[in-house]
Amino acid sequence: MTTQRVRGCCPHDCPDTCATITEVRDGRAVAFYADPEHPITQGWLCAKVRPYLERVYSPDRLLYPLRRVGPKGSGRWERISWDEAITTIAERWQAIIAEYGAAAILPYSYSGTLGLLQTAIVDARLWNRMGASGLDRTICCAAAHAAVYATLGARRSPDYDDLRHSRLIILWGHNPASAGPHAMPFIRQAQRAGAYVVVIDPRRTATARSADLHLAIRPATDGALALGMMNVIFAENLHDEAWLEAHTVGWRELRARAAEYDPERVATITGLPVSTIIELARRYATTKPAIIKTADGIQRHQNGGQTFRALLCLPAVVGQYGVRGGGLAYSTGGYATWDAEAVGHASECPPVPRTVNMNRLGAALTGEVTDPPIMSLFVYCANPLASSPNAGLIEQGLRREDLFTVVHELFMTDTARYADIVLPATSQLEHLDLHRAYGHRYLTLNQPAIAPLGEAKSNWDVTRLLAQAMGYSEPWLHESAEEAIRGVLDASRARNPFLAGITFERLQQEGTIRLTLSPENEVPFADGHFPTPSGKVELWSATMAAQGLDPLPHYEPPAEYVAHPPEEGWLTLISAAAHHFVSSSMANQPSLRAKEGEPTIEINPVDAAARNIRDGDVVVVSNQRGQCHLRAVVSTNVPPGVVSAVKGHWPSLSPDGRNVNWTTPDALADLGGQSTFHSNRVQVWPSRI
Ligand SMILES: Nc1nc2c(c(=O)[nH]1)N[C@H]1C(S)=C(S)[C@@H](COP(=O)(O)OP(=O)(O)OC[C@H]3O[C@@H](n4cnc5c(=O)[nH]c(N)nc54)[C@H](O)[C@@H]3O)O[C@H]1N2
Ligand SMILES: Nc1nc2c(c(=O)[nH]1)N[C@H]1C(S)=C(S)[C@@H](COP(=O)(O)OP(=O)(O)OC[C@H]3O[C@@H](n4cnc5c(=O)[nH]c(N)nc54)[C@H](O)[C@@H]3O)O[C@H]1N2
Ligand code: SF4
Ligand SMILES: [Mo]
Repeated sequence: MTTQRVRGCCPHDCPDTCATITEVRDGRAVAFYADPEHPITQGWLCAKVRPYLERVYSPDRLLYPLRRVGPKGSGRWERISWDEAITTIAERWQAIIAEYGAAAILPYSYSGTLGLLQTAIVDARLWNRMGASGLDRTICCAAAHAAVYATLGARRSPDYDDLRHSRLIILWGHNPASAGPHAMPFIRQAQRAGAYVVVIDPRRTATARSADLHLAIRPATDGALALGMMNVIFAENLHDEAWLEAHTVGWRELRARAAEYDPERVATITGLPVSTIIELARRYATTKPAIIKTADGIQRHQNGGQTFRALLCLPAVVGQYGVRGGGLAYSTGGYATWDAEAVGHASECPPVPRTVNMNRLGAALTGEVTDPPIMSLFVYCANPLASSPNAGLIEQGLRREDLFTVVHELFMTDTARYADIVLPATSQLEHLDLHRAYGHRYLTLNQPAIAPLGEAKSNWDVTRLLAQAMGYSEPWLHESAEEAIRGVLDASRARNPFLAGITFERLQQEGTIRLTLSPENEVPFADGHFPTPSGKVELWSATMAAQGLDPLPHYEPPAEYVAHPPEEGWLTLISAAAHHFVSSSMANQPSLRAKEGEPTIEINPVDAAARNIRDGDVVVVSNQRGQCHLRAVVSTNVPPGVVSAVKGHWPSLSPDGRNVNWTTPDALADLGGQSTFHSNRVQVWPSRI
């Protein structure tokens, strides 16, 4: 029997976008492994995705459309045909449109897959054509994006292998050992060659354990630390004045702002010793190349935008942008930008009637959004009941008898359980897509390796069926998957030099292709040009001033921290990435659940003793929004005042049917409408169950 090898890539929300190979025999995938030749993947996959065929061939895969027959959430279903499912949806939508207008229909999606077709195109075309409510996709990285665009003008970062050139690496609010593991070998290599690695994270993560220095900063105080470092650097004349003069706007204003953050004040805010702050500043200013590598966790605070702005200013102060091994590594997502019109055809559609912030889903479903209210929710590539904030309120919304909910999924998630119609989705092995990465600068084509399981259909195929049933005849709603991808790639290439020479044919042959980087832009911003309005690094941002925002970075504590002080027993709950899941994806896979263990909360011995909590006790974690039960792990991995419970556990696989998001805030951050998961204060007590 012949074995076919099909090239693809991991679709999950992870910066590494690993290149993969699937071996297929007789129509069945028999092996799945990393492409040994990809320079970043380097022949290995993470613990989550190595057993991927367990996910693809899981007995729990949804294989047929289902219609609810019991009360909402009861889990009673009957199998229906695709024809019936699509007709039912289209009829309900036509009726809703006739009565309320299309704005009453809300698509809800995020990062189940990151493909151009199954995500970007599907997120836009049908909904634009329909005039449905727009979704502000702000759950993950909106504050950082706003900060980056205001400061640098584009999301550009080096590849991981450039870390080998760094002499100082500050991993700031970032846990790559779990959340972007392919950076780790390069960090190790730099460390072996003498680089000094600092981790700034309230938790002692796996990444922190392997660093030369771990600073367990108080949550949400990083903006103050960054400004305190600038204070020392300016005061000791360690800044790069020539670079600041040539390449920045507003460095003197920034210096004046930083003067407010003397090390003593910053020590009081951050909980770090004065000497540590001064030493870190000196080390950062005098060790070159120095890179700050950060990610998304740090911005999930109410002050996340200004915090990120402060981080972005630091490399400018010491003249490290444009230097190989220096600068700031956040995201490479700004290179392979897709042509927005080709993706969404918005100019041919009615204007988006309104946008709903995805972090406010519960509120939106229960009265915050009116005129018209949301009468239908179409969820795909997302599991809001597990992953979105203030989930108790979302559950209340999903229970609404008058809400028509459709969920397109691979598995019966907690969210899908509340649907009126459930549609089965294909896995990455069963559909075509094109992927850019946010951690490196390669494009990868994912070729389908096997036929869809059961009656599963891809997001794009569902879009096409719905478009047809709704009577939308635009050709861009009926293209084949390949035509849709080619169309966007060709239109984008025509405008974007980073895509020069990258064609669909080449992708078919080569699988993965490095973006086209000239010697001047191989190192981000090496040409000295920043695509901001001034062409410089905007330390003082006119764009932000025009929006009524502080044009300089500043520190302000989250309102929830002020309202719920530690003296009254409140603890800060951080809910960061789990090692064995990607958000809630994979968190139903038995082998990975076994490795990750049951849902726990880490608590410092001091806080545990004060509450009479012993290691292994079940505790109630609660606040004004809700509660969940978790098993306590008493550990110095978290400092006093901070507790940690990973995100991603499925509520239905948790002790009381709830997870940590029953407590997390749905308040929005200072920039971009960003989520604020970690600006969360809770009470923790022993439970009687
Ligand atoms: N294994 C795994 N990998 C993942 C994911 C996953 O769920 N599991 N999720 C993916 C997604 S969606 C994303 S966005 C990325 C996120 O990638 P990261 O941002 O690296 O991951 P997080 O765990 O969200 O946050 C990083 C760290 O920030 C710390 N942190 C929280 N608040 C603060 C603070 O105020 N200051 C400082 N200095 N640190 C703070 C947390 O303790 C955590 O260790 O990872 C992706 N990769
Ligand atoms: N407490 C807490 N919660 C958090 C965070 C945090 O830091 N703390 N981080 C947040 C972050 S950074 C993010 S990005 C969000 C992620 O939140 P979501 O985007 O909701 O991600 P998941 O929970 O992984 O759910 C994705 C779902 O998409 C499905 N899926 C996968 N591929 C496909 C497909 O091709 N088609 C369809 N129709 N479905 C598919 C998967 O089976 C999965 O159930 O979570 C957020 N939640
Ligand atoms: S989750 Fe990340 S590290 Fe794991 S296989 Fe996917 S892209 Fe690679
Ligand atoms: Mo994310």
